[in-house]
Amino acid sequence: MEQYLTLCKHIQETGVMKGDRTGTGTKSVFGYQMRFDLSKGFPLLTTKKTAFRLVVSELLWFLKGDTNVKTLIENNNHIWDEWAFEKWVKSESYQGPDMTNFGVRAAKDLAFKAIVDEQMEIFCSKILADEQFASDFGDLGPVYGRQWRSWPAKDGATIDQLQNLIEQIKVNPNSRRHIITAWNPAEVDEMALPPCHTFMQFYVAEGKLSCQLYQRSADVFLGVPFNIASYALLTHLIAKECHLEVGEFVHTLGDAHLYVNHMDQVETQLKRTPRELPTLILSAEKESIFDYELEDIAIEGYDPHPRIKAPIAV
Ligand code: THF
Repeated sequence: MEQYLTLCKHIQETGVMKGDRTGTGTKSVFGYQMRFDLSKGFPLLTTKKTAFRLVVSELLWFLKGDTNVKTLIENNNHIWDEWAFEKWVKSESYQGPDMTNFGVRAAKDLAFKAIVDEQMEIFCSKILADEQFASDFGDLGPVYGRQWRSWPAKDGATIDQLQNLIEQIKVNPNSRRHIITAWNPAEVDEMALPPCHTFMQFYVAEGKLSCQLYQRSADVFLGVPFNIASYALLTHLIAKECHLEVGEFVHTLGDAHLYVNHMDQVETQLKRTPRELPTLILSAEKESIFDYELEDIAIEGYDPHPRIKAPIAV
């Protein structure tokens, strides 16, 4: 995982200051690539504790074609709350204190952050308790799960890109068309957040399955450790179903940025020495990638440095 630290240093040293959609400010580079040999251990960051259970519940949510945060919240996964919350506070149904630009304001003002946290808690309880509310405000629009499993095609048909991909890997491993795209130009405007990990390609050679991801926008401190683990896990799951070994995960980044309010955290992390990578353990009974539940996926031998907290940009 030295490669991840090298990326952080590269952005610190050569990145340019750039404004962004969230109003937070970033230091950014354009175009970068990392390669992880998945046979040498599972690439979960060791220089900061990274919540693997959140990676797993998010990936299972994508795999099931789900786009509603209700399922995530039921699993105590709150990484997508802000984007559903934003929809609610902009709607007629919301009656609480003014939440305009809540993300940027909360990052600068602790008293306001407490108010946001309180409203966020109310939001999550309503999602869990009220089906109508969950269906009105929990849905993020046609995001990853929808595009991966039921991309809208002509005449009301849908395309299950993931199912097709797995079939093709099995019957035609040499194909150069093992592709899934989450970037659907016709639907980007309806998504709470257009996909950051936009396009993936798989590759089979010498009995090993590799995956390359093109990520258009990469929040290097908070998001990228999750993204690496998530795609490494997806590669393992597909490899297992297709009776292949794992090869490499190639991570290609577009706008790779460090938010200006993550710089101290990055410094802390750069002082730490990476440790041995953990091992992924998959339940032997599960064959199809679509049958996994949380308890079927675990890691062993994970001994990271402590967590480093940082605010998420919304
Ligand atoms: N938006 C931004 N600004 N960055 C992202 O990385 C990002 N994502 C997803 C959607 N929008 C994004 C959400 N992924 C965390 C991690 C991944 C996320 C969102 C949030 C996060 O806060 N992680 C904390 C732990 C959280 C917890 O324990 O509950 C951490 O310390 O790692 C990129 O796909």
